[in-house]
Amino acid sequence: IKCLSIFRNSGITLGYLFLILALNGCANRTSNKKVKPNIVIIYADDLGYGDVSCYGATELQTPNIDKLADEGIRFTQGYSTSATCTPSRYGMLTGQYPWKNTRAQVLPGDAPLLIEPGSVTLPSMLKEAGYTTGIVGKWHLGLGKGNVNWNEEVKPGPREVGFDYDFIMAATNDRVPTVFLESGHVVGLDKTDPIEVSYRKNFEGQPTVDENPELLRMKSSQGHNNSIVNGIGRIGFMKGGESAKWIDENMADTFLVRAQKFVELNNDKPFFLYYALNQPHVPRVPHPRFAGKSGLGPRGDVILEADWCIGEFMKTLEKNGLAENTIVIFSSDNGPVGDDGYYDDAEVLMGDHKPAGPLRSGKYSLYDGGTRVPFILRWKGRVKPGVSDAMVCQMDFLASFASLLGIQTKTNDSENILPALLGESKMGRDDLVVQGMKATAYRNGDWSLILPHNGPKMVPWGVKNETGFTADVQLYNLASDLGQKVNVAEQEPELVEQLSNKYNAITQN
Ligand code: NG6
Ligand code: CA
Repeated sequence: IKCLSIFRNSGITLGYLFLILALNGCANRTSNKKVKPNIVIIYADDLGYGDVSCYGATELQTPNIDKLADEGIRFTQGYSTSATCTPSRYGMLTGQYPWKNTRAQVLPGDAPLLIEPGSVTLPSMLKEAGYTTGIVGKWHLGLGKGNVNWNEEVKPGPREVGFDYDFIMAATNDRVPTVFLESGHVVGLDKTDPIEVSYRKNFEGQPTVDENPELLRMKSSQGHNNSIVNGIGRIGFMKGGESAKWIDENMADTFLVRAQKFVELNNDKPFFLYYALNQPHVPRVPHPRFAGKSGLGPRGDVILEADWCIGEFMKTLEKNGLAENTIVIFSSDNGPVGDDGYYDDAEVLMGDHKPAGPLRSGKYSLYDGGTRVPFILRWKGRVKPGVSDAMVCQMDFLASFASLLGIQTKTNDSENILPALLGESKMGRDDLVVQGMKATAYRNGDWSLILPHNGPKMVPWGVKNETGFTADVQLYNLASDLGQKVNVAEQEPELVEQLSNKYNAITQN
């Protein structure tokens, strides 16, 4: 009343005041919309630095990923935290170095939830900022508290760590249970045919790779010798749930449709979608539309399939009028691998294609091929397209997007590198500890330091990737030696010491 009387004194009528308030409200809403762009992370599984044409692939074309790069920023030094799946996803969602949590290893399909319920995560931070949050695709961060009963609601899971909506595969496409879960419930489960899962022993009478090789359409080369589902040997044993089992050929379409639906249902409010593709992880089973299309075998085919999915997903964003107000990030959880457990001729049929591009090694490795991955950010109308050499890591999304949204959040390892992510600065991270198979290595400026490790030179179970383990210190200058071919540790003892001290200060803290 006092306020109104001030206006009366100044000659402003009540009607005029309401008009001002209304306009103000509109302005606020528009500016709200502006500062709260939707955020989508499209995350491939085992896609290498050289697997897409905008990063130099010539033997296969990925026009939809290339379009993202044309319209956004393509990072030449974009990293996952780790050279395997679970740790990288853990790092991206929690903003913490995964090697600080000894449980953050490639998890079996019956592992308990790895992320602490209620902790600060990328989705929980965004949820607090008013976002509707969803995950569609590969989870691989554990579910439940141990001894999960797959026939009831499975929790804690994505909803306990910040996601409003979840449509997921529990672990990987080569691990049981080979079913999807939506909001904690196995999709399409017939209660009279309950699911049982074990990573220790088979269920009586259930076919396994060792006992029933005649049922296989894809032979296992390493492990993958437990239950057979759809003619493919899996890791782990499973019984029941026949009506709920996925069809490998349809997995990509299934995830795409759910991701599109999530966008359509939430097109009028800020949303965060983590769209975690299944490709090109093994078993590589493209939909028949893509089978044989790349000329590079199933690994190439599923990369084409992934690229197509991205194109269709982007059409949905456009149709919903969200092309401009959405940050779309495309990246991968770790580097590439040829034979990762099945005879799918990935290595033979690859021809001249180089999945890691110019980088050394791939999945599981301490060399850059393990963790340096395609990394593109597109924010049409806001971010100027280009190429950036800034060192950026997926772990930094948490602190960077918190900063974008003005949210105060306590993060340990996640760094606010928002200006670099938006292409406004050339300065990303100064340094980064990357993780291979358990062990870690150090990136600082142009340098890559790998301290001596006792361990096999090659991934021991038959994967043809180098681990990065050697008895001597390794130091590489990535500016002049991107392929990490010339070890200059002996010529640069002072630098080795300096960098070792910095590395130890981070890892031994
Ligand atoms: C390995 C599997 C491999 C893959 C990997 C996890 C064997 C012999 N190999 O143990 O096939 O599943 O785990 O990949 O079992 S990741 O991308 O999810 O980290
Ligand atoms: Ca992976």
